[in-house]
Amino acid sequence: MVQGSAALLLGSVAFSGTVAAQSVGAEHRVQMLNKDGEGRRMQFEPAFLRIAPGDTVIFVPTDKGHNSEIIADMLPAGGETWKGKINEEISVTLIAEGLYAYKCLPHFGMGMVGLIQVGGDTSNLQALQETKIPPKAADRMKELIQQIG
Ligand SMILES: [Cu+2]
Repeated sequence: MVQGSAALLLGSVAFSGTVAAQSVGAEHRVQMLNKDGEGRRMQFEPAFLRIAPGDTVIFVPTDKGHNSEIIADMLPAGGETWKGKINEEISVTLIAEGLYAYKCLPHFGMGMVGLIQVGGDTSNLQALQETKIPPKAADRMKELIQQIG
């Protein structure tokens, strides 16, 4: 039942995407930084984004030694996953609504994490909160969760 409606939803998204090939979603840039505007070390900026389904997020290696990759089990069902290499600029287009948490692998333990809210569906919040991540990453994630709208 649930799977059937999800498949229908995915089908309609794919269909409208084909029809509206010219209407491209907005682009959002997230910098990977050794220090952010508030003086925090090893950060994504902005670390929280709310975007529309179909928008694209570009991770920019402004400072060296960082990457961006999804955190396992911290994305909506059917959501896009990604894993950038160190110093790699990558872009990801997110269609499935929900919450996507990501990390910088070398600085995960230092709390270098980010959160993207796609659309208004926050139903995977509890699953996200129940996923074990390092203490500093969990503290930072709690701050970002406060920004969910
Ligand atoms: Cu990093």
